Amino acid sequence: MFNLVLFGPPGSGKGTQSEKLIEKYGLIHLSTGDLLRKEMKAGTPLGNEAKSLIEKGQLVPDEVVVGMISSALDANPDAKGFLFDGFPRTIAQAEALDKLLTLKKTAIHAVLFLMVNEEELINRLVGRAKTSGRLDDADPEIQRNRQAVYKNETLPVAGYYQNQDKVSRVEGEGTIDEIFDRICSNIDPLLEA
Ligand code: B4P
Repeated sequence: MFNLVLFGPPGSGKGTQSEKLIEKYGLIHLSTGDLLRKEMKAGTPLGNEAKSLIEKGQLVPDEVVVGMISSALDANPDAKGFLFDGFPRTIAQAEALDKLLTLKKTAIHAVLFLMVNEEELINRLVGRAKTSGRLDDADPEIQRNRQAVYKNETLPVAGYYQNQDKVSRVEGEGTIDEIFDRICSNIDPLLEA
C-alpha cells in the first residue's frame, strides 16, 4: 500500500490537486470535506451537526471525522493506497490515523505540504465562493476564522509528521499543472525506492 497526506491551509488546492493525483497513482481519494458535505446535503444528523460548525469556519469534532475515515478504510480493503485530503487536521486525528493504519499493517508514506501565502488563499476562496455555493467561502469573517483555526489547530500536524521525517514542502503557487508536476517529482522517487 502507498498512502499520502495532502496537507495545506484552506484554499491551498488540496481538492484540486487530489483529483489529478488519484488518477495518476490509482489511489482512493478520502476528503473529509467532501464526506462532510455529502452528509450535509443528505440532511443526516451528522451532516446537520457538521453544517453548524463548518458555516462558522470551525472544525468538526475529531471523533466524527475519525469515524468517517475508519469506515472508508474498511470499505476499501483492496485499495492500492489512499490519498488523505484535508485530514488529519489536528494532532489527535493524526494519532488516530496512525493507529488505524497500523492495524491494517500499513502507514503514511509521505506528506505533501502545499505552501501558499495568505493573500492568495483569500483571493482563491473569494473566487470559489462565486460557484461553490459554500457559505464557508462567502463570508470574509468566516474565512479569517478558518485561517486562524488552521494556524492554531492544523499547522502543528506538519510538525507531527516532520518528527517522522515524512514532510515534503511544495510551492503551491503557479498553474495547477506546474504544482502537480512539483508534487509528482516528490512522489515518484518514493515509488522507485
Ligand atoms: P475542505 O473541503 O477540506 O477544503 P478547503 O480546505 O476549503 O480547500 P482546498 O485546499 O481543498 O482547496 P481547493 O482545491 O478547493 O474543508 C472544508 C471544511 O470542512 C473545513 O473548514 C472544516 O470545517 C471541515 N473539515 C474538513 N475536514 C475536516 C477534518 N479533518 N476535521 C475537522 N473538520 C474538517 O482550492 C481552492 C480554490 O482555489 C478553488 O476555487 C480552486 O479552483 C482554486 N485553485 C486551486 N489551485 C489553484 C491555483 N494553482 N491557482 C489559482 N487558483 C487555484
